[in-house]
Amino acid sequence: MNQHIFKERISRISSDHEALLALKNKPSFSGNGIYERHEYPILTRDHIPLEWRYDLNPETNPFFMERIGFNAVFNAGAIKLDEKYLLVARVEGNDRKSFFAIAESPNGIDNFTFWERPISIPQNEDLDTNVYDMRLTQHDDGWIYGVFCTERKDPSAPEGDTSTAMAAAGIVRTKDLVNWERLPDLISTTGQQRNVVVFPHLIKGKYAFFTRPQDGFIDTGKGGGIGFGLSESMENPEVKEETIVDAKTYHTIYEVKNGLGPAPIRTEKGWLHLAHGVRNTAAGLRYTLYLFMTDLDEPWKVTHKPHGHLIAPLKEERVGDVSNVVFSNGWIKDDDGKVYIYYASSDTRMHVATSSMEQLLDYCMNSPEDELHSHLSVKAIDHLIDQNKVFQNTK
Ligand code: M1P
Repeated sequence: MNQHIFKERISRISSDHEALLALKNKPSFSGNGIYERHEYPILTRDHIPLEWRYDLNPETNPFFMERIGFNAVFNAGAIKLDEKYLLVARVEGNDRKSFFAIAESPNGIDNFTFWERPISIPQNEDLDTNVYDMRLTQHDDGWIYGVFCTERKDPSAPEGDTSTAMAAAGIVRTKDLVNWERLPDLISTTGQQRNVVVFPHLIKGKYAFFTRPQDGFIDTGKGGGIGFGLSESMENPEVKEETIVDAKTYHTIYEVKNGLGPAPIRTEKGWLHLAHGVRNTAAGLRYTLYLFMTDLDEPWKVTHKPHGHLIAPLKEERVGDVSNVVFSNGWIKDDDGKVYIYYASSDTRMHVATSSMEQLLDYCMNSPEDELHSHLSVKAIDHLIDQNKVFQNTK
């Protein structure tokens, strides 16, 4: 009887898994003309290999039961190596622990398949309780750096408080995504750190980091804003001073906090950055993604920033473990200028939106800025209507 259950379940679960991994993705028509979402999520907990979840031995697992359960796959760093599109995903188990695992695709939009094993991140003396949201940077020094959030219990939390955590920037480096070297955590004087990203070039002979100083684990307090700072080395990473590049601002989509997404992309017109902004609503925090550009020689100076969000949670993206969230820490620019924006929805699953360098620069440089007042938003609309008068019969 049990053998029958085992056979039936393993056969059905294996064929569903194979079908999911083989599913072809397709772009959805884009009304905004800036990027195209794709119809299906590209990585979910159902993509996780069966070997990580089930005991495949009918003797010891007659019900073909999951022995290790997974909750979500989201917030993936991204890189293209040897013609493969690779995501370093945040995988969260049913035990709430996150870790990193690499999934590869031949084309960047579908057939993402996890490598045989998750990444074993080497530990420093102060052990990580939880790790997540790795940003990858291909640096001029020949290393690929991965900066992630390492979370530990706050030692100053009052007795009985078993949830207050401390966030810091953990750092690893690799040349092949197989062998990883752990470096010390980034030292900064501005409180806790999440959303830290290594800049790909040295500046004035120093390593440069985008940071996100914050007073608390969730609230940024007096901190907040995307910061920028320099460190003498990567072996002893320390940022003594942080300049705010993009501050959190009243009545914007980043009024509560913001944070840089992936490492910026160099373009002829400046550095292109993708970030997330957080605002408060009666339904809780709302996370959206926005773009901005900084100066080529002084990447801490913003040159262009279109108003509002680029990507906000839409339809089924709006619901998940932490609803009303889109988050991105990975994108890839191909040699032909095509850009793959990898984003997660509601801390649950991964998606891809595709665009091009030309479209993203056009959007950044030719969209109005947020003028911070309703009457000025109306003025921008009036301006466009006036400009369009001569073209009214061209539709
Ligand atoms: O739950 C939404 C996001 O919350 C955090 O982002 P931030 O540091 O900006 O608050 C992170 O935990 C992120 O992983 C998560 O997606």
